[in-house]
Amino acid sequence: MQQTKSEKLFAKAQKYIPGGVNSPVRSFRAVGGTPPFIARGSGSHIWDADGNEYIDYLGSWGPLVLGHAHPAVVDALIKAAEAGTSFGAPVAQEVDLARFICASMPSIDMIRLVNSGTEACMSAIRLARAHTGRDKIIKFAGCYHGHADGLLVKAGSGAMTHGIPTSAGVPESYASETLVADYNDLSSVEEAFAAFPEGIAAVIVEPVAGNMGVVPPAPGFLQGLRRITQEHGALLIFDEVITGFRLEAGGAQARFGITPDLTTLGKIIGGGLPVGAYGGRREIMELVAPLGPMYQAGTLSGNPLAVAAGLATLQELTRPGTYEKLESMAARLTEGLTEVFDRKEVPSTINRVGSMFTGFFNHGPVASLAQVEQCDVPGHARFFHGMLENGVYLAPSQFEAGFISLAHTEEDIDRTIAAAEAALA
Ligand code: KE4
Repeated sequence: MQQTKSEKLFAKAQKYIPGGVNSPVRSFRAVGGTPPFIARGSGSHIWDADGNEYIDYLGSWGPLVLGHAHPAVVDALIKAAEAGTSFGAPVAQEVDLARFICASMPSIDMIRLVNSGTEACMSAIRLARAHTGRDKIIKFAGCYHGHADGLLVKAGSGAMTHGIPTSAGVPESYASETLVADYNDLSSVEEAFAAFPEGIAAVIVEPVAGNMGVVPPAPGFLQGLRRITQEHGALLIFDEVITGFRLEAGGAQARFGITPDLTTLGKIIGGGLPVGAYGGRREIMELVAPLGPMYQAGTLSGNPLAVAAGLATLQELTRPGTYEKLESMAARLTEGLTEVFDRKEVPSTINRVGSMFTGFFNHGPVASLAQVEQCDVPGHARFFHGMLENGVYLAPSQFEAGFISLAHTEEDIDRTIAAAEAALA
């Protein structure tokens, strides 16, 4: 049978790039098959190298909340590029983006722009350690904060023994400074602080988990983290790389009424270009070089192209009705899919917060990693491919989030629901 263009490209890519991809989850190993090589996107649709069209619910894993090739973003990029792509020197646009973010999130007095969510989280943890003089951090099993060594860690044997590396190349000594607690389980956090009363610099958390699939915070969970960290003199870091400007302009911290000490951002604030950021109270941020002793740097941090795309995106999001539209379209989708799954008697539950969602192949509820791990992963993979064949591109992993953009239409949603009907036939 004639190879598709994507198959040929994938074979070629695997000669030069590990796994043929520049980020593992794109390889489709979680769902099987050959990943379509995407040729272009416009609005809520993408086209692959063979000309197949898809309704896109990945949106580049979250950044494209406006949809693909939004005119405001493209125009801003053209204008910026014509004036030069990077100077390694201060430019006015990075001040504009920083000011915009600070104005949107009251917990952030000052912010440092970097090039990825990984950099943002890595730097925020270093800053928390510098501020507290403590070495240990707490993360949650199932949450992901980028690939810095100390964050590629799973729970140790005992409840609160040292973390164990989840990746080759991470020294035990690095992993040992990371304690792994259970999401939505405050007692596991209390245990960690009891075990290391003066030793924990920070708790880093996805305020809405997206990296085990979407798992909302249980009532009181985030408030509990705020209380416990305050009691123990540790910082609370909200990793809002996904939720920042996704759930609302003020992010999850506005939605849930929590004031973290530090916030990390990414994805949407770059509008599809590489931007990450970390920020927080002035007294903490003033520790960051060149002001203070905590070092962090980056050649392309705050470059004119990336901040132009980010600023254009954030400005578009200020239009009246933006978040109401995202919410209503996402509800239309998940309610429609739930009706189909229920009618087909597929054991499933859909978790949604705002315009981020995951359909779990699990009768639910799914409120913890343990429940996530009970999912029918092969069933998800079959559904994923059924949807792909019907022109719908979902996240190629059961343990990831899907996203609605402002470009999605009611017709997109209705076609998606029809595709699910066909995929489950
Ligand atoms: P990046 O370094 O990939 O820009 O950001 C890391 C990161 C940090 N925090 C959260 C909450 C994140 O979700 C991420 C990255 N998310 C993954 C998908 N869930 C990116 C996709 C990929 O790894 O290719």
